Amino acid sequence: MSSAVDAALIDAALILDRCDELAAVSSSPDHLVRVHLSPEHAAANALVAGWMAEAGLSTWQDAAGNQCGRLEGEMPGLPALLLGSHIDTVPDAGRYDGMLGVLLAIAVAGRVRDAGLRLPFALEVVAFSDEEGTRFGTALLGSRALAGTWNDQWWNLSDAAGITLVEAFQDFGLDPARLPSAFRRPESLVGYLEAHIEQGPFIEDADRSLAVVTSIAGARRFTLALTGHAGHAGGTPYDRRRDALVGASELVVAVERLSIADGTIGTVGRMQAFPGGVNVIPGRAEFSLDLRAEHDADRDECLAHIRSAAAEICARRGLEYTETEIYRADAVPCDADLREVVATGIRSTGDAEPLELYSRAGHDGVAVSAVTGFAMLFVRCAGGVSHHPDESVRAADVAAAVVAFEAAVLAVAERDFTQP
Ligand code: HGY
Ligand code: MN
Ligand code: MN
Repeated sequence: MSSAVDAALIDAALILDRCDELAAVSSSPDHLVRVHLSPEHAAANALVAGWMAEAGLSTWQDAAGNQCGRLEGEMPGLPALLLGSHIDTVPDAGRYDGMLGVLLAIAVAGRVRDAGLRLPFALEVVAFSDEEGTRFGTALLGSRALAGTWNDQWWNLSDAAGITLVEAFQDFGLDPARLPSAFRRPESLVGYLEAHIEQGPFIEDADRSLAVVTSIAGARRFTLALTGHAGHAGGTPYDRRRDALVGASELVVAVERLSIADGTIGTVGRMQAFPGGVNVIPGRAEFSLDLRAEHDADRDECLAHIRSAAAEICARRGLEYTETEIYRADAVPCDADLREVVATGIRSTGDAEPLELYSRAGHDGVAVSAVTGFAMLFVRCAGGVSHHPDESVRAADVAAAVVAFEAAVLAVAERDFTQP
């Protein structure tokens, strides 16, 4: 381990302690879940704001509920290099997905302040909320507000309790009418760098600590529904059944088969049968589809194959198929210059040939890319496990990430900012 990484073990220990502290901020006593505009979101913002202030940043919560912090550069009011990630979670989450990146960003800002460095840009840290989309179904609400790509149709989205997004904003103390003020003009930004756990096994398989991301996969999410006819579980002969759940189950298996065949990534995460009686043949079955690929054309070709399979199953079983798209984020490449500064950062840890890979997971950079270039630093996570409480990282890898992330920021400062 390089001496710089060794020395950063102290920062890594603090970052891991803070991940543990944030993991206790949950709406459930027995697992981690923290959703957009919840009391837990407010509590996490307050914790993060305190840590940002300790690092010397001035702090504010923007009009979308993102927690922000800023360290001025060599003179006040300069465009900002944005560092950050998200602090919302999936249900029964791990404690590093998102949170590690926010805390790494705060640690690097604190090291820049402690070193008395005066950069040719401001350094801002943003803790986005709602990268996951757990509460309202669509994702990236915080980063899309910052990027100015907000869709007013989202205001009518509602959560499982029927609370609309606009009501949740007001309950959280935000004014929906002020949402546009969260937008960051492109000329106010130098770029966006995000550190994040890989959420896959490839860095570990390569026996590395870190990797530089080339692009983020394009993802589309749907609610699919098959409709047949409910009936008596005992009295209805098989040849007269239009069992929506059996049809949906065939389609779920087809999603996996076709995704593997097409080299894409299809997942069904949620499924429900209606009316839901144990002695009633399901007349309707609804399930989610999360479909993603490195290239959008591959993803969309697989979607066409899934739709064909649905048509065949429905014809054979006398069912009807409907689909509602609830989220779409096309694949985005990382900015070439910022990718290079991340690679420079990784090399500064002693890894001479940084591993490159595309992100199978979605990230806020997908949204932020609408206003500025972005790049990502990936950190090894044990077994590639994520979106699970067993998510874990090594302190040595977090220390390496501190050194690499700081070196990446300094490499941005080396660039010639006099160019228009
Ligand atoms: O779903 C994703 O890929 C990300 O973890 N939100
Ligand atoms: Mn996630
Ligand atoms: Mn994440």
